[in-house]
Amino acid sequence: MSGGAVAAVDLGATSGRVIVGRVGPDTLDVRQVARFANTPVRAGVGLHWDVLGLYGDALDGLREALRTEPGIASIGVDSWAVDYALLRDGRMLGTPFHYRDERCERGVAAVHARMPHAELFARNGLQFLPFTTLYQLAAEDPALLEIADTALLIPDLIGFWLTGRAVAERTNASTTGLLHGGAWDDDLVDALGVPRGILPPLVSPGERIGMLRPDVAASIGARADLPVTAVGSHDTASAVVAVPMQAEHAAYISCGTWGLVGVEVPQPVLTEAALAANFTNEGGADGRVRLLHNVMGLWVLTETVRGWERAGTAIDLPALLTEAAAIDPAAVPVFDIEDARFLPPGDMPARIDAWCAEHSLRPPRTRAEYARAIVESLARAFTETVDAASRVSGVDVRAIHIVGGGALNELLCQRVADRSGIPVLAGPVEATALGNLLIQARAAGFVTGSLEALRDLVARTHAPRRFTPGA
Ligand code: LFR
Repeated sequence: MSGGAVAAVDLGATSGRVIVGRVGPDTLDVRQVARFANTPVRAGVGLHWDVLGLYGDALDGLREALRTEPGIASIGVDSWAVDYALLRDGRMLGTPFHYRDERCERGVAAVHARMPHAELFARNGLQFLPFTTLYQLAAEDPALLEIADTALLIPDLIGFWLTGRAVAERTNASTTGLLHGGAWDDDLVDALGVPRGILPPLVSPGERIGMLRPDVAASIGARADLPVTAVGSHDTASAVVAVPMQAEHAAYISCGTWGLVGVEVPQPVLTEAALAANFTNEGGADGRVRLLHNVMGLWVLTETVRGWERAGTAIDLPALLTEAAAIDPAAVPVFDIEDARFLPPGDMPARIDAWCAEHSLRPPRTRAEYARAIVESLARAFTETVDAASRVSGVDVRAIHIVGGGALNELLCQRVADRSGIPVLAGPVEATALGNLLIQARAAGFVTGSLEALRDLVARTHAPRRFTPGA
């Protein structure tokens, strides 16, 4: 068979996985070799990621990947965005904070006192999100910032532990708010008081980060010269690589914990309309721009289910959604799922009830009604955001692609089609891992061509499922 094998480490906000891909001109076979929970820990001064645990799980997964596929030619790592570790002489200073930690609010106030959002947008093109790295850095302990010599985003931290080389991959670096035109914005960095020396050299998807450190290679049974390749290390950038779309006529929704809703454009859109609609211009693979908006995503549903389970009721999600699908949508409230109250972990049904009370709506009464109200509210937010993306970019949207875990939620896919009047094409579920594998495979020479050629391979090997409006 032509082509070859590569391995993806994909860390999501609720779980991580290691996936082996066989990739060639007509082949895109993937096999999950490890899946592990990502459980944030509230300890000491806040909510943290267990990055050492995640790294250990990733190593175990890579060992298993190499045992079953010794010919793996490269490893690539992606994860959620914005969060970082501070290091000095290669040693991590403290444990990275979770973007849902409360400290972000302090940072927002401190940064906006120096520079309002509109001014920041004109430089970095980002939507306002309270956890963008530059706000987190403003809330950072100044003593730590002073002694740190390096700040690494999560995939770059894993890459550093694997190879010993400290870099900042561009797609993810674009979510820090400190990038302009693909380079660190030295003036902004300076204006915000971020020590310039902690920002490592930038690399782009497809570039080699380095070879495995000898001790790491030995510990996972890898050959000594196995490279780690930079991918779209922001998970959403990798997902967009693998959306089987015709970008000039499509919108995408990368739907997992978050729903990232937008279009792909060649240049940042920095207009008043984009600012008013709170759209972001994040960096994509091959220099493309992801013009999108963060919608709350499946988080509200999974956190709701988690709450019921914590209280002692086991929930069968597919069964709950089937029950929810039978409810008349007019019988449940549609609430503003983008309200900031739904961002932190906690009691979601109580927050939905409070929102309904404030807006004189009858709150849901049963678990199925809560599920339906959440799906309807998500579908409305997705539809409105696709509409705004089309308006702001000028892209004539003829298909909405839903990738990620949300592609399995048939009710959600159908309701987005119904509400928008535009066909929904659902899948692949593992778009992020596929995008990660494809960029590595292209760097290794197993496939060639533009993102369009890579997307064509995805469409041929992972045909999406179609949901027709009103069906
Ligand atoms: C999705 C994602 C989003 C980012 C959010 C926080 O997993 O990466 O793109 O805005 O998580 O990092």
